[in-house]
Amino acid sequence: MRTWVKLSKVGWLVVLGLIVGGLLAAPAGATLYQFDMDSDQDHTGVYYTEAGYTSVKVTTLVNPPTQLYGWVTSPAGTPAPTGQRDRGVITGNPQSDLLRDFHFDSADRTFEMAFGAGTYDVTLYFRDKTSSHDTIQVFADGSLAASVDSLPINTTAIRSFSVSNTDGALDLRFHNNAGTDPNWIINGIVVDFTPVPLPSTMLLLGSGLVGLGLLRRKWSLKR
Ligand SMILES: [Ca+2]
Ligand SMILES: [Ca+2]
Ligand SMILES: [Ca+2]
Repeated sequence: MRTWVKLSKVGWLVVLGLIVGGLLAAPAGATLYQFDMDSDQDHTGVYYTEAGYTSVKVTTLVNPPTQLYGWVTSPAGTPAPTGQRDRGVITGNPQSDLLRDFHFDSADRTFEMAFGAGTYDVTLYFRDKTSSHDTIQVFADGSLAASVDSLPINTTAIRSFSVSNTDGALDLRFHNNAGTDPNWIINGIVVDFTPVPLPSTMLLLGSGLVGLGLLRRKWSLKR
């Protein structure tokens, strides 16, 4: 009878472990990040940041673990990107503050988001009120993820894609692939990030195995 009671305690421990492990292993909610590439082209210190968005300047540089998003300075010391423009209010457009300003360069530049390993659902916004662009390419962790072959004056292009990242940091490299205009541009980046629940899954498996081990040991002692 006493042995049965001891077994029962261990059994409850196993149940508790499975419940806690299960709760931790439940998929964590996605986190939405919204970045507005802002411009201080006229050097007045005034930025027009879209409501609900985080302002990104050309001087916003990624530096984990303290700064989890921003432009990558590569090669070392290179300001990235070198170009910024604010074209002014886009009348009647509900996202005027997002689309009026953008970063650009003719050389490749990389925007990094170090939110951890997981799924990055990315949406990119492209618009230039006063000039046309073409042949813009975006590489996500080295693979071509989006293209804007033609961007007529004052029109919006939106590109969405999903990336499964394992090294903890998603790199978006912006590239101009020839064409008539020599520059790529980017006005805004929206990311819905869902972390991989791997550690919690391992915890669940581990707690279950430990529980089974204890059960087996008690069973052996009983016999
Ligand atoms: Ca803006
Ligand atoms: Ca081009
Ligand atoms: Ca912008």
